[in-house]
Amino acid sequence: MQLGDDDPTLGLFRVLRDDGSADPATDPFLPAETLRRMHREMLRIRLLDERMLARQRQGKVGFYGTVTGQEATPVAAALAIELHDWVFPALRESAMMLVRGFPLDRYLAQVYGNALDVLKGRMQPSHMAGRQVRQVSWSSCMASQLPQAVGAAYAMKLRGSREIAIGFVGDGGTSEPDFHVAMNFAAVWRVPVVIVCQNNHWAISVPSNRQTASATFAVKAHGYGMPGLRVDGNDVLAVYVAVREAAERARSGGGPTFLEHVTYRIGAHSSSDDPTRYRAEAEVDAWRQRDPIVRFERYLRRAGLLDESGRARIEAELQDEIAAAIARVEAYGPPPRESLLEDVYATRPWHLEEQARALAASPPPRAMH
Ligand SMILES: Cc1ncc(C[n+]2csc(CCOP(=O)(O)OP(=O)(O)O)c2C)c(N)n1
Ligand SMILES: [Mg+2]
Repeated sequence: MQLGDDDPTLGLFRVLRDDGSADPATDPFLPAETLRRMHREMLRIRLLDERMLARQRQGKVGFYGTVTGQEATPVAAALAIELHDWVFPALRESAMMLVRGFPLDRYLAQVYGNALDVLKGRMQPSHMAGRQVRQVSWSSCMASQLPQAVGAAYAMKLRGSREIAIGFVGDGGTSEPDFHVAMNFAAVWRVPVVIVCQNNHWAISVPSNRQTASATFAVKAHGYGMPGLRVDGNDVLAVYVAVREAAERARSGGGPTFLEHVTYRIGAHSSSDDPTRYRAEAEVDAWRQRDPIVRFERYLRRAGLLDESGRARIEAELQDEIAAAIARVEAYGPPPRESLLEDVYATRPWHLEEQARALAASPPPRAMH
């Protein structure tokens, strides 16, 4: 990898230039099919987030967090690793599941927590997980997914498997003890893991400059003794190259890598947050100019892979796909009450049998909305 700075943890690794061209020194020269896929997947996440936030406002779902402005990381990271690798996401990487082939209906069912939800509505809404795509649920307890990622990767190493783990954390999450524990263990035991910090500049209302006194987040890699790289997180090709290289290092026995993806949370922290109370609109506008989808579209147009009518067609197809999936998922009601008592004991003990009988004899609950 060609880097502009002597210390890659202090620079900003980019592929896409402002004029829409790609730097030939860092360009991964991906096939047109992969480039189109990257664009489509980013746009799908953007449109899905808009729809689901509206559904939350309409009272149809309890909670939703958008990743608007940060779509490059989930898409490029998902494409840069292998399907047998394990994903331990933070708040904003759930959609990696979709890129890795998890069905949209089943994904949305976890937002609603309804009868189609494989988790039977037991998780906090929108804490998606998919066993078939090896993605664990993101954890509400910030950074707690990182020791899990490192532990899983340690097991992979002991087994001599070709799998690796990738774990994510926010800039705010780096202030948690679990972040430091995970980084230290990963480096000392040289486990096959990639740890990505999505520095989106805010941890709810706390700006990222209140999380660390280090020059960057990436520079922390040095302290633990692992390679680190500061990446333009709004440059989908740069993210792809960075994650790919880190994953290859992990897979070939080279140990962990720490990546800082510099990006920005354009939307609210979640459906429960109002960012106008703590940050200036001008700052958000400045980052809108660096929108990862718009930047990539500039590149695709220049490369002759996208035009106006093609863009409109893709958006229309995605809107149809999303609307149809929402309609199908909303046709399901809540999970059956009896499912409350399932999955804990192989043989149900007497007191739960008693409760199951009482439940069966009680009248059905009133509708919630
Ligand atoms: C251990 C812990 N402390 C506090 C919270 C409350 N909380 C939820 S999200 C959040 C901020 C997360 O910021 P960051 O890690 O930067 O991720 P981002 O939301 O920006 O993607 C906080 C403080 C929590 N979930 N877990
Ligand atoms: Mg953050």
